[in-house]
Amino acid sequence: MMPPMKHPQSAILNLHLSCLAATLLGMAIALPVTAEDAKPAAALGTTAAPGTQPLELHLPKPLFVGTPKNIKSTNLEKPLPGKRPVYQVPAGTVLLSGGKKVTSSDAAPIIGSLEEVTDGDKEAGDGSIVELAPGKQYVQIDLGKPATLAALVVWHYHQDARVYRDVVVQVAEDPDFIMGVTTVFNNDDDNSSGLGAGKDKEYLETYEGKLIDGKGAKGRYVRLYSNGNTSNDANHYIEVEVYGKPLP
Ligand SMILES: [Ca+2]
Ligand SMILES: [Ca+2]
Repeated sequence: MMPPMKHPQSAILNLHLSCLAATLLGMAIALPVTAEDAKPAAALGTTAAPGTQPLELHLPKPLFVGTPKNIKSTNLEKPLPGKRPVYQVPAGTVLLSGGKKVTSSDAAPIIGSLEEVTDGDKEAGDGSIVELAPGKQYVQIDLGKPATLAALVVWHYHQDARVYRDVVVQVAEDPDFIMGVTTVFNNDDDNSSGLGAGKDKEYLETYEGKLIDGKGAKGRYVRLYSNGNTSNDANHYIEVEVYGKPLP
């Protein structure tokens, strides 16, 4: 695995994308293959292994206005130099979250309404954004019945390049997140949100959304936390997609 990036030079993001291409390619090749990665039918990633299918995503129009500001992060992943590679998920994977009920720690959003989180509109414009109160907040999706999760795609915001803080994604059997809680993503490396210190990286928001491995987690409820962003203290959601297979 790569060592965590703690150098001050890496704290400020410079979008020299072309220079990153070779580096990223090298890192991809150097990554060790673990036993988890090697499981054929359940393997996720970019290899079209038997028992997998490509995750078909409908992406919104790119809309970056102006140049990205310097973004301070000691835990930022390097952006991909081009489009995200096609992601393979277990065969039979479907979108589970479309139109499903959304609740939140902020029941009355400042802008927009909670149903917009699963309404399929992922465009960047102001009319497509839900703004929650500042501080640690979550949205929660009720998938309607238990499922095995293959992937999630999360669009917080993509009018400009920014990073949302303390992104934590959990799956649970019950709406209060007491039973069978699985954390599938956590980039709160200093545990400032109190959900445990996470090992995932912070990332730049783009029109492609953040693709998160569902890791085969089982549950009916999906909860996504954040705690402000690098431009302001607010929390935003444009769309969340949860992909997987309903449990029989
Ligand atoms: Ca939406
Ligand atoms: Ca934190």
